[in-house]
Amino acid sequence: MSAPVSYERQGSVAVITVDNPPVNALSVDVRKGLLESVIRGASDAAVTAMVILGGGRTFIAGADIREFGKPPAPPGLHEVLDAIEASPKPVVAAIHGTALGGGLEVTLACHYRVAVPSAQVGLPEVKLGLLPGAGGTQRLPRIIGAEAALKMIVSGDPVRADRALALGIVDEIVADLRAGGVAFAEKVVAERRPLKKVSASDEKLAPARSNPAPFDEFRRSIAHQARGFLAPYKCIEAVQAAVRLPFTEGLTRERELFRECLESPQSRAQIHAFFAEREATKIPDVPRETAVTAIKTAAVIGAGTMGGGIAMNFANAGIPVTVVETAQEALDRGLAVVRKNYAATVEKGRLSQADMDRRLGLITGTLDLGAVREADIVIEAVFEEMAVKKEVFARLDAVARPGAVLATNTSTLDVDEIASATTRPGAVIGTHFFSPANVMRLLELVRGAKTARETIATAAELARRIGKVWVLAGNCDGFIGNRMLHGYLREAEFLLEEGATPQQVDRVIYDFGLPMGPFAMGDLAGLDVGWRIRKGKAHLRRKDLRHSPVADRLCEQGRFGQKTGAGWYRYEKGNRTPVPDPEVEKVIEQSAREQGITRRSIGDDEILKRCLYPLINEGARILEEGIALRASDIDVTYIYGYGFPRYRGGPMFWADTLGLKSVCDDVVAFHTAHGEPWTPAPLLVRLATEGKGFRDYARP
Ligand code: 3H9
Repeated sequence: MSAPVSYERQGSVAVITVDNPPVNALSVDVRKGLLESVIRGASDAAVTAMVILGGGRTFIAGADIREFGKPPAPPGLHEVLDAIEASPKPVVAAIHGTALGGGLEVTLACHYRVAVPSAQVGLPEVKLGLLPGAGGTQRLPRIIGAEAALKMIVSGDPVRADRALALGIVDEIVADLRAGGVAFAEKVVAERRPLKKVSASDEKLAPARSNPAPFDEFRRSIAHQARGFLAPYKCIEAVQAAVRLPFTEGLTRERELFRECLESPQSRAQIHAFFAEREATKIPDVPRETAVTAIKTAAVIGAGTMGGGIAMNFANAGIPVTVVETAQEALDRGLAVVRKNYAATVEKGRLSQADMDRRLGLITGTLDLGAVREADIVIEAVFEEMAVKKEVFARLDAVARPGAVLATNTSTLDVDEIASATTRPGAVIGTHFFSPANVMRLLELVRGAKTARETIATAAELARRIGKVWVLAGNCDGFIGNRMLHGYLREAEFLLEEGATPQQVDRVIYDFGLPMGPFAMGDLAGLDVGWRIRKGKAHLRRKDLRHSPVADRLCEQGRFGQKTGAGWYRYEKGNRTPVPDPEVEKVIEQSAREQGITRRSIGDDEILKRCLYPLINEGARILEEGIALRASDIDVTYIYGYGFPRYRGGPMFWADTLGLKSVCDDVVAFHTAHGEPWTPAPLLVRLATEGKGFRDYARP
């Protein structure tokens, strides 16, 4: 392997190139190479200035995350940055691609920064449960002021080169990376510009020094979004240290806070989530080079809530989409909802009117199924009933062009049976969007027994284009996400009959970090949907197992949730706040009496375990059956599809942090107390007995 950092001279400028694919992360060899190169440039008599740039597609994407948790190998990044800033000759960073985290921190230690127009810079450490730990929280506020720095550091979002120029993060935009960087360095030398050491300039901190109040305001402003997270608050503390303390003391404080974050379970969980998301896209028998169908046009069957949301995904990505309905009224209603959704985004200032018009212009409604003839992908989003779906697929088979992908948005039905209605089951795949489909990031791709590799690769490429995080699931009732949810909801309802209240269960789940508990969630989604599914499957229900009739009885009273003003809670007109309802309590008590259940006071710890351990137990089955390829895929599904707190890493990672022995012991105890539904999954028992975690499991 060639050296990850090269040094060469172009005239009197030393060009130092970091070449450590894929993203030039600051591994120990890169740190060594950078340090040696800067020392060499400083002592090379023929050199008057240095330029640091990235080889390949990007500048430096940050510290090498894979090194975290291993014993630190010298030189540390601080040592490298000290050498850069202390260089007696100007050092210029020339940025392309992304300068992120430690990568941006390298540039902030340089005396000047230039960037090509497409470059982006940012400090995304917070997304990994960390804070910039190599001076970023001390230097950035000294360039752009504390308030702007807080926004960048706490959001972790990158800014584009033009914005970086406006903020003063970069000094000049250059057309050509290397030539522009070298020319800029020569100009600095020719004009005898000073060595701009960011650490030595304090003027930008003056406003925050005279008025520190905005820090508290900022804390309040992120309270909702950052609920439960540690790192955003540590980031604020670090920026506050930049304002309060001299540079070197601020740096020491930053280092302490960085260490606190790094050693927290939260950063381990968030780093797990980072890699899990990337791992999920690797399908062993569908290599990256698998042929894909180019998606130029799409069609969606059904203009309901899901169909409309799915169509918006295409339009947002610039893909023309035809929405097919059976009745004009339903089509008009569906398209009106789409228009309303876009208008609301425009109103919030997150979309321009011109963009809204452009996107709406890409969506065409029709009553003619023949219009799907041109589509490269058709996504069916009709009523969740097998007979209806099969009829649609038989008709699609007759009209869709050869090579088109035929996808179903079913959330529970058998993809193979749907595919059997066609003559081309290889082209059929499940694309399970989550509601609202235009907002939720997760897309569960469901592989049928005959789904072709090209179909999977095409659907995956589409997912990437429309900005979804995707996971591949095998075909079974509920796939990964909804199959696991079944036990969660079952236990939540049983807990009510045993003595808990909807508000207690919801509070426990909310405090754990999910956006909402099961009952508030049910009221939001609408209780009639589950009621309909339960009625459809009533003949399959085992009479020998406990069943809670409470949800059905609420529906029988017309309580469908928020939309009818009452469900598990009641709602004041125009207000979405759930209000506990004695009427619901009566239904629960009645049901408990009928089943001979003596209600008792139930502790929060039991509620948490009874609700969340079914996810783990069922997750273990899903893993062993190969419905999910890896435990981390289940974590991705739950983080992006169900709001499982990212700082806990997903249900399977969380189980590993608890220790599978302890989880398994509780599952066994619940099995003894509550019977068959709690039968411990064989894989859970095996791993627990062997002292292993889900992370150690690889399917044979
Ligand atoms: C930090 O800097 C701390 C400092 O403040 C303090 C230190 C003292 N390390 O995403 P992709 C891998 S914390 C190791 O698919 P893209 C990634 O896993 C860091 N590996 O590509 C994948 O591997 P594989 C702050 C990394 O083009 C491959 O590279 N920086 C790292 O869609 C390609 O990645 C960040 O948080 C890394 N830092 O996106 C930036 N980054 O092929 C994190 C990536 O085996 N990275 N990999 O699956 C990103 O946001 C995106 O990767 C990036 C490229 C935008 C750079």
